[in-house]
Amino acid sequence: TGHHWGYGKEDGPSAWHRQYPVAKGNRQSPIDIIPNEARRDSTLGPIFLKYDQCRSLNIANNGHSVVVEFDDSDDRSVVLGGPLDNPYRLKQFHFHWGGKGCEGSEHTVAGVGYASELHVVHWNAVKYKTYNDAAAAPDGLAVLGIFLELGDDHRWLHMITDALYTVKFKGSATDFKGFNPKCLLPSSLHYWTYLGSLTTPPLHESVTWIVLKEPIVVSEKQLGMFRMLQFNGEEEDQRMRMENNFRPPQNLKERIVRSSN
Ligand code: B30
Ligand code: ZN
Repeated sequence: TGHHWGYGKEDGPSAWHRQYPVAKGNRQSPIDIIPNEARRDSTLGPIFLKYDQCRSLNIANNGHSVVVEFDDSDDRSVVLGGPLDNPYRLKQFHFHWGGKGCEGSEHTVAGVGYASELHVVHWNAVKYKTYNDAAAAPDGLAVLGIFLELGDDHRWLHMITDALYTVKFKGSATDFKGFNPKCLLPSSLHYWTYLGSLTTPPLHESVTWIVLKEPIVVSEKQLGMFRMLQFNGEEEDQRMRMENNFRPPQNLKERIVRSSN
């Protein structure tokens, strides 16, 4: 598809600003979260995930990540509460991960990364007509960030990893019905929140970030299965393993990170 950004030497995060000048903007993501500098805000209520009626549609390789998409034609599944003024509709979730080793998350905590990060993307269908309109508006998206750390097998992640062989190449997609992302969440929904951006081009400054403090645990074997995906399409001769698809932390600038507890 039309864009030519990526995660390589030539087309990676340090080059994105040439085509997307907002890369150097005032509310870019991800950031390094320094817990001691986050402002505890007692007015921040808990977040609620109403995913019981969610309807997953398919799983796809978009050439940057593996994405599970949902029916977002009504308010059947939403996130609400916390910093949000109204419910935001579930649209998709996807992952960012590293190569060998334990970096791979986009957000970091006191300078330390996790092996991977899950992003659950929601949009403001109360204020905007389409996802694309919302994705370009300052209060258009709410993304829930969840850290993945290495340890034992995750009980439900196999539902995703079992499907990866069907979406090995960019542009491939397959049916993926009946998956509720609630099974991928940690037990505590305590969070940090701040105003930021998409972490990939077009890097729109449209995201209310809600980053959960508690990571989920996945095994090295499970994460390794994500690295069997490829950035390239099936017909391309250059084979590029999909790994290190994360943007490093950006400047906090004038922003404050708030803490739910
Ligand atoms: S993230 O959660 O900040 N990593 C988008 C949503 C969430 C994040 C990053 C990007 C997004 O909606 N991007 C625009 C949609 N993409 C669609 C695509 O599938 O493939 C278009 C695009 O980039 O310009 Cu390639
Ligand atoms: Zn993401």
